Amino acid sequence: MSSYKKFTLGEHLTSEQQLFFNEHGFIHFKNFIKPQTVQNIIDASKQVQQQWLKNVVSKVNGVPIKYGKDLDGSDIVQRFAFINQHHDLFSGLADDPRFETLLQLIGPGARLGTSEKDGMVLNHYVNSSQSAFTKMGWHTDGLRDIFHGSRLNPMLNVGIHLNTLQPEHGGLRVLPGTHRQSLYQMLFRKKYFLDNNADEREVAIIPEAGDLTIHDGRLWHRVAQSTVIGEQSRRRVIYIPIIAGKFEPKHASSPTVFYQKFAGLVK
Ligand SMILES: O=C(O)CCC(=O)C(=O)O
Ligand SMILES: [Fe+2]
Repeated sequence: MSSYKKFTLGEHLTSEQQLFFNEHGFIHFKNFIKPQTVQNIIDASKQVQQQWLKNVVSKVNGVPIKYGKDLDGSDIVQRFAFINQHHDLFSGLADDPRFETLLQLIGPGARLGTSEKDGMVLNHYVNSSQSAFTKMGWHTDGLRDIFHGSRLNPMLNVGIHLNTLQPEHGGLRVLPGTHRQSLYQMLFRKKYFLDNNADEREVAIIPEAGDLTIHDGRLWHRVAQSTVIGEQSRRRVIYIPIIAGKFEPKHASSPTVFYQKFAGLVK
């Protein structure tokens, strides 16, 4: 599987979409939001960034905020957590009724994780020597639940892509079907976050700005570094989890959990 079928999200998930997701552990929908909305989102993230730089915000609800430098040397936020709690545009985005349709992918009790895990996250990658965020090694998102000491609850990660990419710009790479693996494989298939090597079976997710993707919390994936540097390598993507199982909201005094120390390994 080197290329894959892309879908359009309608009022209901089709059986073809459901089957694709069940088999491969990911799915890609074209044109979820319009170019103007993408621009508004980027502008809003800059407003939140300005606030957080001014107030030296190091954590939100216990989740560390990742800072780095832009191409011009200015300070930027490279990973926002719970951004939906810091700007109306992001809380409004989470209220989009089309997310209800996506909840069907995990079934009863499913909800958008606006106050759980890391809430709505915005990642901002740019490739330069000064950047603190250019790639992310192989991992599954569900490992966090194991670190939490809780059962592996069903979890999906919904991505809203804000840049139009080509393969040379790096980005999301997934190992299709690995969501249907043993716990052993989920723990040990690759060295969590340390292994950045391409896999011969990986599939490159190549979005246009405004596309939406979903991947299963058990699916192995990584973020490949851009092979070009500078403006062309800029990549912003929003993630918001779909969660089932016990409701575990975070708040201002939530502790920083052990796995979040891994964040320091990522550059
Ligand atoms: O930036 C991406 O596309 C993926 C990021 C990711 O895998 C994560 O934050 O867990
Ligand atoms: Fe991930």
